Amino acid sequence: MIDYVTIAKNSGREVPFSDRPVVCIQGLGFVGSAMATAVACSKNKKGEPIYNVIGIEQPNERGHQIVKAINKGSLPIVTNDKKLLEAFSDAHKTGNFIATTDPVSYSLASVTLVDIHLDIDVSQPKPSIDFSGFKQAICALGENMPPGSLIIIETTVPPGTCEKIVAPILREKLKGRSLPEDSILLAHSYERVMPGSDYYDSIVNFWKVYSGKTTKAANACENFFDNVINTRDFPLTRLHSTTASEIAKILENSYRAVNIAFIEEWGRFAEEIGVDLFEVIEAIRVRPTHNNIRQPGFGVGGYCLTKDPIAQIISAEEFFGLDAFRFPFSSMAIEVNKSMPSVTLKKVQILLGGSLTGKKILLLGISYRPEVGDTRFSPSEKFFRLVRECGGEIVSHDPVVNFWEELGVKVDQDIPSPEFFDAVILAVPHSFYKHFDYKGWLGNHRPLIFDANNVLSSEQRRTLRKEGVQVESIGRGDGL
Ligand code: SAJ
Repeated sequence: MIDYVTIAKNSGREVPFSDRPVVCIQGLGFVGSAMATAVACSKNKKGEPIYNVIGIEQPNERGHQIVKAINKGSLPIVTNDKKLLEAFSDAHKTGNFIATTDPVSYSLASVTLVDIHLDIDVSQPKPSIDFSGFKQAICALGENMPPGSLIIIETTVPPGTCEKIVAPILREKLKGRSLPEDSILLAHSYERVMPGSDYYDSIVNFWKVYSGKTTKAANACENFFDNVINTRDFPLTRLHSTTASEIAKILENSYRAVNIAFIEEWGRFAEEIGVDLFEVIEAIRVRPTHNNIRQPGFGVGGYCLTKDPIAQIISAEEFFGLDAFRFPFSSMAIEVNKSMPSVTLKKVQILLGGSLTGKKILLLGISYRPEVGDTRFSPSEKFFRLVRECGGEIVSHDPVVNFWEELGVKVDQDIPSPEFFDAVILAVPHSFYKHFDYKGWLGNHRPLIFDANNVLSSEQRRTLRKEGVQVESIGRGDGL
């Protein structure tokens, strides 16, 4: 009979015996690693850990690297969130958070959180999803998890996935084990994890939405999160179906993507007619009913907003046979957001005399958002490739990212001298760039400084102009 200590030992970890209930986390990426840490750090009224946590990754090179890192006591994600780092180190010291690639661990699980990725292929005019990896993962749960245990799907999935894909797989696997349907409980509760300076708080001190396929599943899900999240200050919200909960996630991110895309045309207009749109937006945000108006930027990256807003198109057609629902607003928002890096490119091209051929560009910032080492779908990648296509040379820097996965290149951690550059693009509002001494760094070199993401303060722009530096910005008319 396998147990927690044996699984740890098989993964090279010596941990003390304890008979705490086991929670498995399927997938140890940006979400899964942080969720696993939060679950491992949840305490009972006596201040003792409630769960033993087993993080499970795929048995491939990346999975083995993640498992090794966690069992050696290092978080496999880049973060400067002290709360998350401390929580992880506490869990490692306690010995109630281990990682493995062995799916037999699911046989110990009282609860399994599913935090694996589900990619949407947006490269074709018709978006599509390959569910095979996701289905395989669910099969492993149906084959191994004990009766009475609970699965909580946190992965962002097209509305209807729990009902149309997960539940039928579980039903079939349980039948194969001569167990009745619903003897493994199924719930959905999408993640609202936000990597960055409030990473850990975005889990333990933040609201969560959930639902269960059955009332029993919903109750079990509620009891679990009551142990893990500060639900006294951040109450849970139960919806009537897993499809409603799946819609909530997709709608949240579609709303945000459309909200960002909406502002794009206003950014162009303001630039043309000599207005600083950021001061306009600040004035509008004063109104509580309008304080979430977004601002123009370098582009929309990340794993969420670049794909979530089209997931409902897939489910409308594939799950509900409704091909009339094309969701034009959300689809157009994705296209507008994708086009933003070329707006910066065109502006810089004009400012450098109409052509980038032979020009040298320094790109400051390659992650998709500040203080996060995540380059997935980063606008900087698109910009980098466009500069090269236009015959320019480009060098990149980022204080948080030291290897650019998508391009397979190391990223210099020291900012290069400005000496040979025609333009410097401020692409990501990392705090390092917001507080950087540009005047000292530039010396007597005068490349164009193009602020593509509201990185510089008006004071910094004023100081640089006084030194004879040309500073222009996305969202601001010339010289503003
Ligand atoms: N961006 C703009 N203008 C804006 C805001 C963002 O151009 O006004 C760009 C950013 O530069 C970035 C991209 O959009 O490239 C996405 O930024 P984001 O702040 O929306 O961050 P995400 O993509 O990580 O979104 C996540 C979402 N959280 C989850 O899915 C759990 C989203 O729901 C949150 O609202 C967002 O974090 C957040 O507020 O941090």
